[in-house]
Amino acid sequence: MPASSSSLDMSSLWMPFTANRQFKAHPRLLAGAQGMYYTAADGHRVLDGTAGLWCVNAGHARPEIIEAITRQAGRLDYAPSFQIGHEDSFKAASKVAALMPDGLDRIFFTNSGSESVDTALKIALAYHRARGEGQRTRLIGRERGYHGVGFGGISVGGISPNRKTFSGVLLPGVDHLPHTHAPEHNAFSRGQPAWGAHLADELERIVALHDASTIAAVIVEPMAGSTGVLVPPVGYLERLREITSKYGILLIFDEVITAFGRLGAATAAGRFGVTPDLITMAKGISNAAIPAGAVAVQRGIYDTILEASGSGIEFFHGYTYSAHPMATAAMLAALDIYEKDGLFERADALSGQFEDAAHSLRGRQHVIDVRNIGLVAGVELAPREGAPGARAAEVFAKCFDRGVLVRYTGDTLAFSPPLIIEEAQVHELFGTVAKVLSEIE
Ligand code: PXG
Ligand code: PLP
Repeated sequence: MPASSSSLDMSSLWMPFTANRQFKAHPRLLAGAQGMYYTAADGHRVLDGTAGLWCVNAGHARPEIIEAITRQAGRLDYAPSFQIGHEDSFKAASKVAALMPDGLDRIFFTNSGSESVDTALKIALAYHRARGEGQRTRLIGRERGYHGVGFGGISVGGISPNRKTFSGVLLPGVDHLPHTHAPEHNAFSRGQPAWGAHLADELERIVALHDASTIAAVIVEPMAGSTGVLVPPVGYLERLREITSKYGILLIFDEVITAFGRLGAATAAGRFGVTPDLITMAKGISNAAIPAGAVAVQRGIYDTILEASGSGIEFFHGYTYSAHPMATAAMLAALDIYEKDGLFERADALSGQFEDAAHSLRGRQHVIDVRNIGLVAGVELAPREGAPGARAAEVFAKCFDRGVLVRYTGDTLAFSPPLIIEEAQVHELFGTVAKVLSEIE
C-alpha cells in the first residue's frame, strides 16, 4: 500500500509551479503508471490525457526503456561529458539528427527544455561573434511564449507572472513579437487558423526599430503549448522564416513540446514545412523516463563556430550531465519505439478523430473556444467573474477524481495524451470533461 497522504510529512518539499499551501492541504498523489494510465495513491486509475507534462509520448513504463536504463546503470553509471565520451552519446546524436529537418544535424545534449533554450540562445550569440558580427546580441521572443525558467528563457518568454519578480535582471536587449491568440477571428478553428499571418510582419517593425545588425535571433514555439495551445496561423511561420532569412537573423523553433510526434510528425518544422536554424527539444526525446534535452543546429553554424576558434575548446558551454549514459540509453530506446511502432504516423492518423472529439465540446456551457492540431487540443472556458482560472481548476480536480488527467493554464484546458491512445480512450477523455462541464457552476 502506498503511504497515505495523512502520514506523509510534506513540509520539506518546495513544489515547482504549485500552490504549495493549497496542495499540501488537499494533496493529489500518484503512485504508479502503466501505458495510458496513472494509479493514484488511493488506488484509483487515472487516464493520462496529458502525457504527464506533454512528455510521455510512447506511454508509461515501456519495457524497452526500462531494460535499456537498467542495463546501462549496471554497465556505465556515469561518464564525464567534458573531454571524454561514450559510444551511446554519439549514437543518440545521430539518431536525433536523423529525425531533424535536412541540415540540422549537429546535436548538443542538455537535461531539460530550459537548458536547451539557454544553450540555443548562447549558440546564436557565439555564431554571430564567430562571423565577426558580435554586435548582434538582441534576442526576439514573443508575447505568451514559454521557453522554460532559466534567465535566458524567461527573458525571451512572454508569460508575465514568470517574469515580473525578476524584471530588473532579465537579459538586456530583448524585444517581443505579438502573440497570435485572437479568438474574435479564430475561435473554433480546426488545425491552423486562417487569420493571423500578418502578425509575423511585426518582425519588420522590430527590425526597423532596432536595426537588423543588432539582432541575433528570433525564438518562438511553432505551436505555443504552455500558454494554452496557440496553433500558428496559415502562412505565419513561413513569414517569420522569410523575414529572418532576409536580415541574417537566426530562427529558433522551441520544440520542447512539439518534437517527437505531438503534431503527427517528428518535428513541427517538418509538419509545417518551415526549417529554422536551431531546434530546442526535451520531454519526448527520452519519453521522460530520464531527464534529457537537446539542441539541433544547422551544420553551417557548428562549422562557423569551430572554424573561428583556435585549436582548443570551441564553445565554452556544457552540463555535467550532458549526454548522461542513462539519458542516452533512454533516448535510444524511446526513439526506437517511435520508429518501430510508427507513433508519429499513428498520431497523425488519429488526429482527425481527436479533433472531432475535442470540437464535440463546442456548445457545452462555459466553452468559448476549442483549438487543436495533431494530438493537442485546447479548450478555453469563460472565466468566473473575479476568479480567473478557478473554473478550469475545478474541471481539472473533478476530472482527476473521476479518473481522467487534464492540464489547465488560466482558463484553458489542455489535452496532449500519449501517442498510443486508443479511440475509445479519446472518447473517455473528452466525454468525462463534457460531463464535468455540464455539472459545474
Ligand atoms: N520550452 C517549451 C516550449 C516548453 O514547453 C520548456 C521550454 C522548458 O522545459 P523544462 O524541461 O525545463 O521544463 C517547456 C516546458 C504545461 C507545462 O503545463 C509545460 C512545460 C513544462 C511544464 C508544464 O504547459 N513546458
Ligand atoms: N555549481 C557548481 C559549484 C558546480 O561545480 C557546477 C558544475 O560543476 C555547477 C553549478 C553546474 O552544474 P551542472 O553542470 O550540473 O549544470
